[in-house]
Amino acid sequence: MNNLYRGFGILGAEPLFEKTIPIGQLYFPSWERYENAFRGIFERQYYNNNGPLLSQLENKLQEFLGVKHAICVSNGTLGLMMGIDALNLSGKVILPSFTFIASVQALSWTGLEPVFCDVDPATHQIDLNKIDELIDDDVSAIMGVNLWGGACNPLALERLAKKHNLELFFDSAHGFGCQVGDRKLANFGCLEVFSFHATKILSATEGGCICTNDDDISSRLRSIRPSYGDYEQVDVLRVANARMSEAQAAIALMSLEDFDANRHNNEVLFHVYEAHLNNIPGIRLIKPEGVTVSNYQYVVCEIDKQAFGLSRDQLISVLHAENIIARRYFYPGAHRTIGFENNNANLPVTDKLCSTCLQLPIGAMVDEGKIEKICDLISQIQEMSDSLTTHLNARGA
Ligand code: T4K
Repeated sequence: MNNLYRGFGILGAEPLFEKTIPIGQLYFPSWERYENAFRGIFERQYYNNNGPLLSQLENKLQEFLGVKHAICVSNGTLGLMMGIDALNLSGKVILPSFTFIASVQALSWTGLEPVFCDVDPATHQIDLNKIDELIDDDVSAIMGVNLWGGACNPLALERLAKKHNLELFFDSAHGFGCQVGDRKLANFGCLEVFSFHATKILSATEGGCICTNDDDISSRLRSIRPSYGDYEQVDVLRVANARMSEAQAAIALMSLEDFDANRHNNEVLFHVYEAHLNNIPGIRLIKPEGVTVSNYQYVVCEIDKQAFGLSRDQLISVLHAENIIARRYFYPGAHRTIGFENNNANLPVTDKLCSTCLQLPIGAMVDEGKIEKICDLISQIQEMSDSLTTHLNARGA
């Protein structure tokens, strides 16, 4: 134990942190920069629909990602729904079972049936060896999900989809700025969708972006979004109001300017966690795999109750009492989505991860000192797990 034991919040001591520390990147530009950006919007009195800031953002994203089309939308979930609709899919779509519920809901909204594929226990990405057995005549596509600032081997998925004549697209909500070889995420499959939620490295407060190198898909997406700007209107089945406002675009532009600095800060912070958590029994930090560049936007750990002494949920209760709002992404698991609970019952790795995975804070809400304190606290919790278990059991936690 590095520091003297100070008592735990859950046992009545003062919390370690006065202010709550949430999970999420939550990088905010300075007030002066906001003021400047918003002054322009107010002067122009143009708030939405293909405004100048949106066009600027889309051009800059295309340049940054090296992709032909970047179509910004009001959030990642709508982006996925629109992307799937634009592909005119039918029947079933294979996707990893360890993902956020939005990946499954997007399929459900577009009338498609999810077929869940279990994930790799080491990387948490879709298990490529288990896809073949799920393919039948009703399967029309594979949705890859690039998790935790890593990648799900998109090159191998491209080969597999081609072999079986299936469409391939990606939920890259976690993957903005990540690179596989010399290719940035945004350029794999027929389209990729990013989330620009405030908890992500690129923030529009809420927002998202669909990227594609296919001109026809891009035209369909712009017609679905819809906007009435200077582009070719094509026939689509449905439209959705998923426009990104000028206010969102202004914030995303500042966030894009800050991307390199924020990514670097995340990387430094991630390595502080790595150095400290490595020595604690029963806790395994997941490193972003399959990428040459990661955005390091998540700190994901697995808790082995036997070795750590507390379960993942018990550890979360203890951390919450210290004002560290650790989360259990993903819980109860996308494969438990109502209506689809019976699609593939045998998903042992996902089931295990849903009860052992824990997210710790990284991004603007922490610095090296706070992370050292968090790791030191977790080490103390592990060392005192026996007495904490007695207390938690008495509380029924
Ligand atoms: N695919 C995948 C694989 C995803 O993970 C996601 C979303 C999507 C698709 C869909 O993308 P979006 O439609 O969201 O663009 C969060 C995020 O809302 C969500 O973006 C993310 N993934 C998911 C894994 O986590 P919540 O409900 O946990 O977030 P929320 O709003 O509770 O925020 C987290 C913490 O941050 C809370 O303690 C509150 C705090 N917070 C949040 C915001 C926005 C702040 O302190 N300030 C803030 O401004 O879902």
